[in-house]
Amino acid sequence: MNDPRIQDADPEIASLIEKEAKRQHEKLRLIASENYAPRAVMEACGSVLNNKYSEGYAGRRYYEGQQNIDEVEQLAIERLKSLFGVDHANVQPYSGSPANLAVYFAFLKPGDTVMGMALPSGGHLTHGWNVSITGSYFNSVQYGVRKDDHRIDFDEVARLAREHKPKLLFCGATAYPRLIDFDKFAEIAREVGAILVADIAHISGLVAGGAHPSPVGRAEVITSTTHKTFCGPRGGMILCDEKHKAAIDKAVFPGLQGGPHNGTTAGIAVAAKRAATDEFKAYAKNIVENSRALADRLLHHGFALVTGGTDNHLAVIDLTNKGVTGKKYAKALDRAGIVCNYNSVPFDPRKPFDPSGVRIGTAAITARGMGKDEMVRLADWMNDVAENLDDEAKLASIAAAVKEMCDAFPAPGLDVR
Ligand code: DSN
Repeated sequence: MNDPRIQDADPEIASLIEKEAKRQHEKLRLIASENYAPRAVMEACGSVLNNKYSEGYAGRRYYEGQQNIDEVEQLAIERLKSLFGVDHANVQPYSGSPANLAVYFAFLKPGDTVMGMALPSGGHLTHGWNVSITGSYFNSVQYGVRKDDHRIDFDEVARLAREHKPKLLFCGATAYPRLIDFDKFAEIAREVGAILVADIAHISGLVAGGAHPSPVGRAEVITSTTHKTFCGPRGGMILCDEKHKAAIDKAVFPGLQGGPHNGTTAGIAVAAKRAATDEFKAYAKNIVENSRALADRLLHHGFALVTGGTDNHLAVIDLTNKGVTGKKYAKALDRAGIVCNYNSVPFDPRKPFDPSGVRIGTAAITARGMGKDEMVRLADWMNDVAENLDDEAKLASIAAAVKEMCDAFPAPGLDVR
């Protein structure tokens, strides 16, 4: 059968992929949940492993022909166990939300009580927010941050946990710029008999690289995506103590999913191998140093940052004092070649689709090899954009300067002609 390359089989899609590679090359990627998967990860994901069905687990599959897939999945599992120092790893969740949902299915019945951080405080939808299945099928209690400093309000966490006795207590966030104190969460979970679940989707690369404290030994269950600071494919993983292994595996398959995406599993294995290197440790440290450098320079320009700064890969800018909304600013930044997402700030009086802030992160720009000098230039451009929101010529001139800087720092995994 005729088997043409994509350029011939589907020139429209081929051209869009090419344009996307160019866009990813010539713009500064500040979306805190995005990164550039290295070439080896991309090759694993786009390999023949995509063609295989493998419902079940190694040695216990429902399809034959698993001679290679079992080894791929075992390698991914063993590498993650050794990297994070955990008893068990499940690498089959399709992404972070299914990983979290599998945890609910493993331990709760509909209507049971779960506690998590509220979305407007920086939590994730799947930590029990009301529009998510996790907030409508379960009795969800949400904690937040303090009004004065926007840090997690542990007095509130403890009070709510004592009052509602959740079966699961979620910690971890998507827009929280400070370290997560896993010890404090573990103490509260222990007191009320809850299972502590640490969702480290945003920080798993920092944890693996030693740039953020690890939840291992504190949280009995740890969930994560694999594509953010971890630099792997779009996927998910669940790490847990031996005593929860059977429940977690059963909840993922056959509880929630069918066949795992084997190309993704291989990509996770490749990323886990890379995350164990000294080079990756240096990368994780640089992400945080760049994040601090960027935050410091933004503060210098009078930007207000949620919590006043950052300890991790991200920062949330409250634009109220700049007289612009998050959406308008993010759109102007995009026209200037700087890509981020608009984001609610704690106690935001504005609606989520046009909130008061933007979220920025340094995982992707650090993967390009950028350092402190580039962070200063970036913050200066961000200030220029805030002062010239409707000046298209100015935005275009910043975009040209951004492109020039990007040309000097090629991104991993991109083929740009
Ligand atoms: N919502 C994603 C993020 O950007 O953080 C995570 O699911």
